[in-house]
Amino acid sequence: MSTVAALPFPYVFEPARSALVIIDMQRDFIEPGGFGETLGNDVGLLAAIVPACQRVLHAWRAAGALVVHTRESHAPDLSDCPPAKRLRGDPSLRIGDAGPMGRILVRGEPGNAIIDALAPAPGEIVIDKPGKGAFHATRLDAALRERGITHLVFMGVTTEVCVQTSMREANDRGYDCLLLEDCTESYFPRFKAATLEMMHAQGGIVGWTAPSVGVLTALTAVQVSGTEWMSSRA
Ligand code: C5J
Repeated sequence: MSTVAALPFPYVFEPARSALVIIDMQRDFIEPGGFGETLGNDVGLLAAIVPACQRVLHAWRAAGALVVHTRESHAPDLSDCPPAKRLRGDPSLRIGDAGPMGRILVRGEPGNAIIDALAPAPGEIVIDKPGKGAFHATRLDAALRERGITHLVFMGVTTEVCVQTSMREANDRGYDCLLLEDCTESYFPRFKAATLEMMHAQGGIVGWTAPSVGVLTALTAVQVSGTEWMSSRA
C-alpha cells in the first residue's frame, strides 16, 4: 500500500489496483486555434502544468500501473454532439467548424490529438468522450472494472469542467479519487481554487486533493521495493 499526504486526510492506494486518469490534455484546449480559444479563453495558462503532468506520467509508467487518457471529441458527422452543446453561446467557431488545427473538437483532426508531451503509449487506454464526464457514453467504467481498478488519480484540464465532472462520476461509481493539485488547471484560477476546495470538503465528499510530489515519492518507494524484491530472488 502507498500513502500520500492529502486533503482532507492521507490517501492510501495500491498501484496495481489504481489508474492514472489524464483528462483532455488535447491541443484543442492547450494550444491557440482550438476549442478553448474559440470560447474566448487564454489557453496559455493551461500549458504551465505540462511538466508536472509529464513527471507523474513517467513515474506511473515506471511503476507499471494503468494509464487512461481521455479526449473530448465528436464523430465527424456530429451524431454524438447534442445541438444544445453545439449551438450554445457565441464562440468564434462552433464544434465541427474548420479552424487552424482542423475541425473543432472532431475525432481524428490534428487539434483533437493529445499533446505530444503526454502522448499515449502502446497499451494505454484512450477514451473518446462526447461529454464533459469521462464515464458518460463511454466504456471507461467497464474497462476499469475488468482490470480490478478501485482507485483513480486524476490530472488534466479543465479543473472545474471535465476534471470535476469525471471525478464526481467516478465517486458515484465507488472509486476512491485523488486530484493532483499542480497537474490540473483552469482558464479561471479562482474556479480551480474553488473546485479543489469543494472536492475535499465535508470529509472528502468527492475525494482527495494533493500536490503531485507525494505520489512521485510513493511511486519511487514502490519501484525501490520492487527492485529489492527482484534482486533478493536473483
Ligand atoms: C471544457 C474540458 N472545458 N475538457 N472541456 O469544455 O474541460
